[in-house]
Order: sequence, then C-alpha cells, then structure tokens
Amino acid sequence: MKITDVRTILTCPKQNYLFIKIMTEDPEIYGIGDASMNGREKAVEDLTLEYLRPMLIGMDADRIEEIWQLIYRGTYWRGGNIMMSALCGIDMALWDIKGKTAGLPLYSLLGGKVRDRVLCYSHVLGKTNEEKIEKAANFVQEKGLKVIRLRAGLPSANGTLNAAGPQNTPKVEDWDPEFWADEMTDYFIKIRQVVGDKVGIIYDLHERFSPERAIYIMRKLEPYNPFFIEDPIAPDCFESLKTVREHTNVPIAFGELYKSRWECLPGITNRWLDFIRCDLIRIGGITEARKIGAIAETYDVKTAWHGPNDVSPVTHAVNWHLNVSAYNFGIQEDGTVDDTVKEVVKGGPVYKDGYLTMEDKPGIGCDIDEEAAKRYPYQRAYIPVCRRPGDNSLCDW
Ligand code: KDG
Ligand code: MG
Repeated sequence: MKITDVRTILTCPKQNYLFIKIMTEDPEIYGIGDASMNGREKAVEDLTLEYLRPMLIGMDADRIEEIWQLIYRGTYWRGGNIMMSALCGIDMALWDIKGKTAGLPLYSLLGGKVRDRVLCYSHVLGKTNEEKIEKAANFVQEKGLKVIRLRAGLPSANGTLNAAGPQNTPKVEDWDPEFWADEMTDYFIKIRQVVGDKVGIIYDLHERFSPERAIYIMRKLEPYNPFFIEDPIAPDCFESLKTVREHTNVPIAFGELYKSRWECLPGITNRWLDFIRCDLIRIGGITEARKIGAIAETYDVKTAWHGPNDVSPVTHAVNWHLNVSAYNFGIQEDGTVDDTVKEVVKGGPVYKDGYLTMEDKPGIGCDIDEEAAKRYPYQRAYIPVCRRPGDNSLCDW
C-alpha cells in the first residue's frame, strides 16, 4: 500500500508533543507515530516535512525495514537526536499501518504475548524531599504500587519537564553533584524506612555524578536494596560505566540518552548494566528497539524502556506492546498522563494495582484528536539547565 502523505501534528497539551501521521492509498488506513523531542520539537518537524516527506510519498508502507535503513543510512551522516526522533515517528506510524492492515495489535506482529500485564513504576512527586518522604507511604498504598521511582536532586518534575512556555531561555536550577551525595543517600534511606522492605525503589541519578561520587552513593545504598540505580553517570565514557560496575553490586539501569544499538553494545555485551532503558524516540522507534531488546536478551539483560510524561501516550502504548511480547522485559516507567493530554491523544495503557493493561485494537491502538490538538498550540520551551550555586558553573542536569 503506497504512502500518499506524511503530516505532522505539533501540540502542547501541558507538554509539547510532535506526532507524525502517515496517510495511505486506503483512506481508512493511516498510521500515528511519536517524534517528540523535549526542547527541540520544531527541528524534528522541519526535518520531517522538508526532507523526509517528499521521499516517502509513493513508497510502499509495508517496507518498514527498508524505509528505516533508507532514512538512517541513506542520508550518509547517520543518527543524531533530531534524525532519530523523526525516524521514530515514521517507524511507529508504519508499524501502526501494518497492524491496521492485518487487523492485529502491534504485540501480535511482534510475536504475541508472553505475559498478560506489564509491571510498572511511578514517580514520587512533590515540591521538596520532605514532602515526598511524608507522602510516599500513602502514595504506594493508595495506588497499589510494587515499585516507585525517586530522582536525585531537583525535587519535582512539575514545571520543569512540562512546557511553561513560551520561554526564551532555559530555567536555571541549583545543583552541586560534588557536595550533595550525602543528602541524596539520606533521602533514599528515609523513603526506604517509610515504604518498608517489600516495595522496590528505583533511584534515578540522572547522569549527574562522576564515577567516584556515583560509587560512593551506590555503596552506601547497597544495604537498602535498590530495585536499580538509574543512569548513575553520564553516558559519554564507556570506561566510567565499567568502573562503576566493578565497584558496586547494586543493579544498574542505563541508556536513556543512547541513540543507537551501537552505543548500547559495550554496556550489554560486557554486562556493565542489568537493565537497558533507551527512549524509543531517541533510537528510531520499534524497529531498533526490537534489535536492542534481542541483543539484551542474549546477554541476560532486561528492558526498562524510558517512559516519563514527555514521551506521549503513543510511545507508552508502543512500550506496552514491546513489553508484553518480550521475554526479557524487566519493568516499565509509567509517566503520569495529564487530562489535557487525554483530550488530544486517545488510547494508551491503563494503570491498575501496579500493572499496565491495554485494550486490543489493530496497530498501536492510539489516535490523535486533531481539533483538540489545535486548542493547545506549541509553545517554545527548554529543558532546564543546572548551575553550581557556589560559582555559577554549568553541570549535568
Ligand atoms: O526530558 C527529559 C526527561 O525525559 C528525563 O528527565 C526523564 O530521566 C527521566 C526519566 O527517567 O523519566
Ligand atoms: Mg531517567
């Protein structure tokens, strides 16, 4: 079935999202994909409309692998966040079309279910660590959560991940990785005390620490049994991950900033990590996630795909299809979906008692209400930056 058009839907229902909609010769069959890249949405849209749209029109929508390789290799330059995000939007939309054409949900195309529902974790949110410590036990009980996630440093994702646009410059947050390691461990230990021993606790160190500081924190947390420590160090230097791995036995999840399977490879094949947690939009979508997932399975590494609220419910749905059909699934991050987002994006996983389920529909199972999307126009917004309060120097956010 030929592709007849490639369109974009850029909208800001609380958070900027960029969707790609691929139309086919059959007016009933179109595909939806997520190409959102927090802080650079317009650049991805421009690449899609100016360069990718013209070459895709007239191609066979069934040839997903060929289209993936054409966009990835055919441009010669390869990779990069902007290109991989556009590629993801297109890739997801093509899988959606394939599912709708076959009348099958995406998971069925991926081999079918190996589990009925998907274990997930939620973020403990609040304005201060004290507030989060106070609320954590109730939050866990009321929601029936098996696993929760804390983030080191900046206390709240509210107002930082979500567009408070239009902005002309990134918000600045105070952070000092050299000095705050003890506060970070105390916070985790207090949460452990209030939620008890049976609840899994994930700690996102958010690429903020040097290997030496990360090891210091992780060793102190070993007796408190973290479910995993996420992104303890920056992803740039493979040797650093090796060093961290050699000095602590805490499970490590890594990789939300990776952009390809080749970046994932050393961590997986050397088993410097236990959970691979790429963001599907950064790696070019379902086609690449299947390959990374298969390599990970070979090395006994589990998946924990990135799923905060700055990826849309379309990606949450795709994560769900992958999770439900992959033997080496580990756990899924469940970002809170705002009501305004639900006005724009229809469908997606549903949370109950610590697990995610989804209704059976052909393809990914999501759609965009384009009229609703127009009510929430794009607003330029940036991911914040971090500066050390002492000397105002920049450090990892
Ligand atoms: O836009 C940045 C977010 O996606 C990131 O900060 C979220 O680290 C994150 C997580 O694990 O959810
Ligand atoms: Mg993270």
